[in-house]
Amino acid sequence: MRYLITLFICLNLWANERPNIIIFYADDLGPGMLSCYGQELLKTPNIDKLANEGMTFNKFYGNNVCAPARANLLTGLHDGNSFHANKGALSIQLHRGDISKADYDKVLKKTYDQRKDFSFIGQMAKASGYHTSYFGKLGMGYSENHELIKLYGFDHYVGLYDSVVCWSFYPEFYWNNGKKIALANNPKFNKSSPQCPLIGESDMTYTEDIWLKEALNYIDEKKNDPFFMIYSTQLPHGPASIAPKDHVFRNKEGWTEKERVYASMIVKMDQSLGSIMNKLKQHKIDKNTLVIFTGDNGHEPSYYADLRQKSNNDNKFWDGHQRSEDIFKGSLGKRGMKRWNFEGGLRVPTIVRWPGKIKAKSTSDLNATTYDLFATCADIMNCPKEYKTDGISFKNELLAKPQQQHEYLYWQNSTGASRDALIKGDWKLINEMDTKNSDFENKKRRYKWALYDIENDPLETNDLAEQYPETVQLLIKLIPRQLLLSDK
Ligand SMILES: [Ca+2]
Repeated sequence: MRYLITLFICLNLWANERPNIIIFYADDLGPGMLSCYGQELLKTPNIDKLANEGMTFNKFYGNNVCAPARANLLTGLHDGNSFHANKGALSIQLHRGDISKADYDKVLKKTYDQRKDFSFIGQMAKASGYHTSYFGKLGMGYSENHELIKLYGFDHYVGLYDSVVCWSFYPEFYWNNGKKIALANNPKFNKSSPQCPLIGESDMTYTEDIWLKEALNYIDEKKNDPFFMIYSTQLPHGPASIAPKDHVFRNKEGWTEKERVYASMIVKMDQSLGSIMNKLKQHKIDKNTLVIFTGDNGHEPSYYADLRQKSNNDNKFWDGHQRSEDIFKGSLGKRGMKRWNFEGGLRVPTIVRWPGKIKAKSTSDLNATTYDLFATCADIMNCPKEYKTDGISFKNELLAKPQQQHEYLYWQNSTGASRDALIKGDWKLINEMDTKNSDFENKKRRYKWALYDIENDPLETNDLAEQYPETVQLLIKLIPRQLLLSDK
């Protein structure tokens, strides 16, 4: 009896100290799309509830686009130390017979060899004694496969390996632990990318419904085990697309159809989080599950291409997106959106709930970032192994204890919209596009170092580089691996 009591106490202590961890990872979600961050045109009640019960971060940074953000998340490294994506759409080309299996395998083998000596968050969670799972969009790739999933340390995977396939909510197939599952009623892939209707047919399968069902089943199965789950929803990334049953704003007056669909996608994402939270409560494990809601990059509405056409500058690299032209204003009025290294491109919503540990309705102004999640999870899991990381655990911040700060945060940017960016305290250095001196007609872009005081100039309108040349030089020297793109 004594042994049983001791064992029970030990299990209880273990349970209290080492929670399950779920990272709910949104795609292209600006903080301002959530009502808890100020959205007024729609409500996100489930995410708001998470904020009411946990800590909301006001200065959490993702990356400028999807793939490097996922590399930051999975490796715990910033862009100077992680790696660049390989080619996308390979699985579409293979599926259509446009490339051979041998050519496909060659690219994936090369990707595996380039990554095999890195450490990944799934490996870390496994080393900590957790069962590991990943649902939805992987897309660190762009092209990945089952061998890479295993390398990353995930025991269970249901989703899409290839970012380009994720450009549809109605793909021809998805993957379940290495097995290709056909979705016969969904549209066929065209030559280079998937086709995705704005409103699906009722007999088609919308991928979010698969990921959610599978994730809820997984929680049913693993409710008694310590588990680590990344739920990487494709929502609300473009293209704008929704199933008829989920088109909740179909009758909304004064909005375009794409705005109605986009808003419905936000609601759908919010409902997925609600379903996961209800499942945790159903099994009475919500108190022992730490839930992190975050996203990959800054705001970009899924009907972005339409906005671009409406802009007053037709070139692809207009320095626009200022104050958000879209009606939802998901970047909270910050400069830039996805693809830019301005605050609107990098800031993501982040909320962490851990009942009994994190004070309800608390907020944080800590400069934290995606590559901190590796160290934070390792800290909370009490991982027995040490890993090289550029991140800092923000567990102390969650527990309202003195928190170590970053010396600097760093990003590259391979979109051409800008290049390196570095934040040190209130200073932000960006190698941004010099729109005045670029010759867009002849495709000659120029870049310049710009310096912003983001505390006193949060909209990044006042470039202080000429005023503070020594600061610029000091910050340039901190850049771990400068991205060198030829001017073209
Ligand atoms: Ca994204």
